[in-house]
Amino acid sequence: MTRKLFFRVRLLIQRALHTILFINDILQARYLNRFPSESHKHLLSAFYLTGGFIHKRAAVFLGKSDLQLANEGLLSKFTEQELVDALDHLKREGYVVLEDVLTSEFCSRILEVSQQIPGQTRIMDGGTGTVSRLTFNRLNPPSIRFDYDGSDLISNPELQPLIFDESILKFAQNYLGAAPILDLVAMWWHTTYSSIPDKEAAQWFHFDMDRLKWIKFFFYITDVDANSGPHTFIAKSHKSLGIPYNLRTKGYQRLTDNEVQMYFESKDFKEFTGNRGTLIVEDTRGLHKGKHCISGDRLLFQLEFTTSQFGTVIPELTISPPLKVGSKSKILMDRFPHVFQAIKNI
Ligand SMILES: O=C(O)CCC(=O)C(=O)O
Ligand SMILES: [Fe+2]
Repeated sequence: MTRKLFFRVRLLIQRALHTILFINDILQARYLNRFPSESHKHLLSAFYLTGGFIHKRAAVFLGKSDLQLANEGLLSKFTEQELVDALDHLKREGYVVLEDVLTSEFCSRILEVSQQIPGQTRIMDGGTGTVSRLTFNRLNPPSIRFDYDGSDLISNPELQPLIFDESILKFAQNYLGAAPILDLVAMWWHTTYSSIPDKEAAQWFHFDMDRLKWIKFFFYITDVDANSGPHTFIAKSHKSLGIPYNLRTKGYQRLTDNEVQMYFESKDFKEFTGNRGTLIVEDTRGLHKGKHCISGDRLLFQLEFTTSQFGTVIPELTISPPLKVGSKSKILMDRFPHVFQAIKNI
């Protein structure tokens, strides 16, 4: 046996063992309410080996049964049939694009907020740059990616209507097949600070794999054209075995465009240009990236929902000052404590 073959076989055996431990972790989570710290490692190994069949079933197995949710809020402008079609598209292709979900006025306000509240620069590939907290200057961007803190976002009254929206919860639940849990609130800029796509800024193809199943809502807050960093996705790659073994087995890392082009047809490369207010709902278990900006910039707001605490720890977010008693957001939060279990309203 050659050395290379030996390492391949050893890796396969290790992943098979981790897959067994993964199933054991799922059973512990369900029957003992215990979430072993190694379970994320096992979840990853099992994905590399099996391509995701267990994950999506386990997400429902560990999830809470459906909540009584109404189509009230941002998505109520769509008919029931339009939302059924959108959900079908999402399930089949891994993404769906909904236009004009946010008004221009709303986007303008968020754009202002993004230049008033502090955010953070991000270290780039090769360790260049620093992490510093400052307010964003659009004319002189300080980094290729500029992130806002989840607690700052959820504490902002302008953004709260977007975060506490029943129709979004309902759509997330319909996709996930179990009650949603809000596990990420994010907003960031992509800029022309560097002309080279950056891995740390998610500008190379990758799949996300922090938990069993999740769904992301990407809201464009600025107009996005082919040069200003469109979000990009490989259609159908979210399916079980949707990412071929040779790419999966490279692990939790970034892939070059060439590597990805070897396995997928060009018609499945979807680059989402769109006006501000556009919503892309996407299962980022499929391959995706934010194409780097060639000119202009992009501000994006994101929500993610999952079905259980299994996987990496859900970062706790704090709303401060607390939501006003009687406000729409507070009422929704009180009605659905399960959804907002990682949010503290102090
Ligand atoms: O910025 C983008 O469009 C990609 C972001 C990304 O990879 C993610 O949100 O998982
Ligand atoms: Fe990602």
